[in-house]
Amino acid sequence: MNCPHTAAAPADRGAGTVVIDPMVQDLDGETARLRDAGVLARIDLLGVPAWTVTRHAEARQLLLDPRLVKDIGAWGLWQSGVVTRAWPLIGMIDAGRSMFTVDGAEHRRLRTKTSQALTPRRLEAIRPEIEKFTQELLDALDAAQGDDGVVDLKAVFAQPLPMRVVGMLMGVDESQHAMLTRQYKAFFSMLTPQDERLALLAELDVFYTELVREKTARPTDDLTSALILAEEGGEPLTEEEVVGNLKAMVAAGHETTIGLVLNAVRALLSHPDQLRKVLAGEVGWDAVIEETLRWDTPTTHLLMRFATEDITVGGDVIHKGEGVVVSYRVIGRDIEQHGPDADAFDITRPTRNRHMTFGHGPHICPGAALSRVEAGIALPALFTRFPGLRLAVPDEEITKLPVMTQNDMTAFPVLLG
Ligand code: STR
Repeated sequence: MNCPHTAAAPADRGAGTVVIDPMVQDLDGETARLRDAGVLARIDLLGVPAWTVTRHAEARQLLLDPRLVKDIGAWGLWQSGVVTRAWPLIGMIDAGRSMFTVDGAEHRRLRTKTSQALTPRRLEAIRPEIEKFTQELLDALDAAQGDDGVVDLKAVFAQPLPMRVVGMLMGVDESQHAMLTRQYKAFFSMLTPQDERLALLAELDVFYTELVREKTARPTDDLTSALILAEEGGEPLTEEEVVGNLKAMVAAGHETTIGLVLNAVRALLSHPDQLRKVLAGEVGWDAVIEETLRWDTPTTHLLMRFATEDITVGGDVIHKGEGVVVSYRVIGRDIEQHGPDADAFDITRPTRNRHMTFGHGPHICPGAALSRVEAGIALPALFTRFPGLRLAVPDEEITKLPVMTQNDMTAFPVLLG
């Protein structure tokens, strides 16, 4: 049997292993290197080898393949003890039982209520609240300007907005939002020592478990309460499953939408001709949102799935037990899918809706519609209130956080006009 971590890269590929740099600043460089490394690229994640899929068509194929599973127990490097909880990325995979980590019929059981709660139709009901949060945070932006007029659009606007929205949905009190923001920042940062990361994950588990117990005793009209209650004639989720879903929702709901909003603002400010078209009503905000999702994906790399059998893709074989990452930012730049100018930001591009940024198949992002509603409210509101919005520093000075899987910046200093 093939031992996964000693299996050599196929001899005829030659491209070698791409080492994913936890401190990466040049994300476009990383994206281009991975695209050049082939349909399936060998990557190194802090010493741990894995495959990543870099093309739209093959990612689609793999994401529909039931032989690829989320269960960490299927990972050869985990079975053999090479990968342990000491690995800094383990929290991205070994995240407890939830819709994020389970497949098949059990996955449907864990996910149904959440996806039903987040349909475009159901979301119409919370639109007024999202609009209200947005207006409040725009006031906060105005008030937060320093003497030099500079304000951090991330800290004051793009970060709190999704946290408030997901907090309202899941029933997490506003008094906890600052704590959660701080904990997730430390969780995702590669500068956080691993013992601290494990400690904060344990603290979060305690926090979420208490919340679930409280909602069990006194159910309200939020999604957490709905997850606790049994479906008519069905089996209720266990406490562990509700906790797992709750933490997946809060982590995903808050981290990714920050990236969507900020990356869209950044793309527009660095493409003023396109911003003009949007402000003149010639191109819709939906086009901005979809093209941003394609061109500068909030999730850079999605960890991880494991092969339960050998799987052949694009001439390579993923052996049983090997891990597969999906590199969404590279997939968005696929020339086969988006044409030779795939690296250009173009809100009028015909393929702008044909991206795979929310994934594909059974695990496709259940929050996709929610993030589109949030960005669809936040972006026009921001530019309507502050039509002269501009970056306070040259674009090259915007720094990326030391985070391997998310496309997130340290701060986004702007002048409101
Ligand atoms: C963070 C830690 C945790 O407690 C639970 C989860 C499960 C959902 C994960 C989340 C993680 C990390 C960010 C993810 C999210 C699902 C969507 C989001 C991967 C591991 C994306 O970036 C797409």
